[in-house]
Amino acid sequence: MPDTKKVDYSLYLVTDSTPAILGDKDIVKVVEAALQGGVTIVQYRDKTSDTGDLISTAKKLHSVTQKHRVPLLINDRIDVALAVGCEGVHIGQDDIDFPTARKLLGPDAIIGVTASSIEEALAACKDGADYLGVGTMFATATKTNTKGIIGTAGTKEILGAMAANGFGNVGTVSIGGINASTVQRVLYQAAHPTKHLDGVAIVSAIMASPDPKKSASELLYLMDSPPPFVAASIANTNKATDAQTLIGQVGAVINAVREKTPLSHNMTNLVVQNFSANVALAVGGSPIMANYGAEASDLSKLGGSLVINMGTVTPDGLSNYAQALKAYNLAGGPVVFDPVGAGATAVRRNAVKTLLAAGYFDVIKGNEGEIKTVFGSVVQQRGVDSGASTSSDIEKATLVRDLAIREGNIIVMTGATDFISDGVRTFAISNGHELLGRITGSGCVLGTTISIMLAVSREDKLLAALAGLLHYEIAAEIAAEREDVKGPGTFVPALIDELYNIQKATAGGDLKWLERAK
Ligand code: 3NM
Ligand code: MG
Repeated sequence: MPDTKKVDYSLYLVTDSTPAILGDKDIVKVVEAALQGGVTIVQYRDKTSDTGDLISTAKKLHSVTQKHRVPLLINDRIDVALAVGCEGVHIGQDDIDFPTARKLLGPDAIIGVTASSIEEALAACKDGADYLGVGTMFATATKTNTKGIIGTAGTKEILGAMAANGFGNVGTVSIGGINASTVQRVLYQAAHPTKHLDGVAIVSAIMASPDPKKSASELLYLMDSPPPFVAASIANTNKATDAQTLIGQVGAVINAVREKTPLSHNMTNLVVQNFSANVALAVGGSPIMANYGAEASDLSKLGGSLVINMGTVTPDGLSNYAQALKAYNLAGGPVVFDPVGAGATAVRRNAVKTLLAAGYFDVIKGNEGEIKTVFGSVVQQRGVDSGASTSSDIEKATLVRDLAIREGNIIVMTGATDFISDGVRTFAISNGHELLGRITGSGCVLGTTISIMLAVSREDKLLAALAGLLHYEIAAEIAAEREDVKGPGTFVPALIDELYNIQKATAGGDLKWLERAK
């Protein structure tokens, strides 16, 4: 691409003339307001108007985009672009072929191509596309006949493949369902270590807005700031990297819990409600068991954290989880996802997909079968148990690291040895006791424990997960060794006692229990 084509793709407006989106507003006025709000490039997309009308509207749009020194592209219609003399076109996979478009428009025109897969992306790059519209990010009512919903994970794979094949300089914008509530997460989670998105393409969040200027400037503002759910962690550039130093910081996390008594909002399954609430109290948190999503907006503002545990998922439950997840993401409150039995049924596999698309999870915690399912492998879990492991420790460590990189979060995979990773730091922990496998909800209440640590340790979420794991699993060891513990039945109350004892001992400056960390 010639160096003269310096295009700012950051906030890419795609127009829509349908009544459902444009309403009875004047398209030229809406685009002009959006330009005043800071839109950096405009695509005129109109699938139904007659050619004469297309050209006359495009001419009006071109005069406003020129005034703002912003390029105007036409969707699909080379003839309209030529008639208007605007800066380029955007072509879909079913539109005119790229070489012909280039021949007709010449080397200086900006030509973008829609890509939904690595193959489509690399082919368009080889053809010489100036940028790619990568999508569909999220399901959207604006365009229902899309080729596939690829989400942040699929987008990241495409970006990585472009960089790996020498196309790191080709522009990329993500499209589909991007608005003020999703834009920060899209930019953060879709970014590949070797290539970021250059911008986002937006239809309804601007075209359907009652105030397109304000909506555009809000989007730009959000794009320039880190999402609230990672701001503290990104700002902390001094995280400990070795296990000993991290273990040395665990006591401070547990003490912070004692000082702040953070709220742990649990949306959990029918089996563990009572056990989770007791464990939350024992480790120093303040539990609330609230499964109604409409309550989350208020609860998210109280400085606590949320656990979404889909152990007894229902259609109703799923929409409540999604509502609560969005509320906590907006408020910046941490969220732990426990994908219980993720690989047991098709319903649960789909629930995982729905929730990953709905928002950001600071921590995903599960057993091997669950974490593999979240990663996308087809695992048939027998109920909620993980089943026999087929992976080596190296494979497990690689899995949690890769999933942490993909989601931009913390992954905790429990088992005889637990693996935790933030994508950069990966540790194996072998505390715990066999009796944890003989009682119900032992994994679920670990999620609750981690949520409480997270509420006080946003600057280092991996440390929070480690603190939760060690507090919980060492308490289990101490409980199991007690003489009054004869089996699973007596183990449960002893575990709650020892969780409480560790919390009290730590507050008293006694960190002897931490010497068991391994
Ligand atoms: N193309 P909204 S999705 C025009 O995936 C278009 O190629 C898509 O609209 C693709 O911002 C889409 O309102 C519509 O969700 C995006
Ligand atoms: Mg098209």
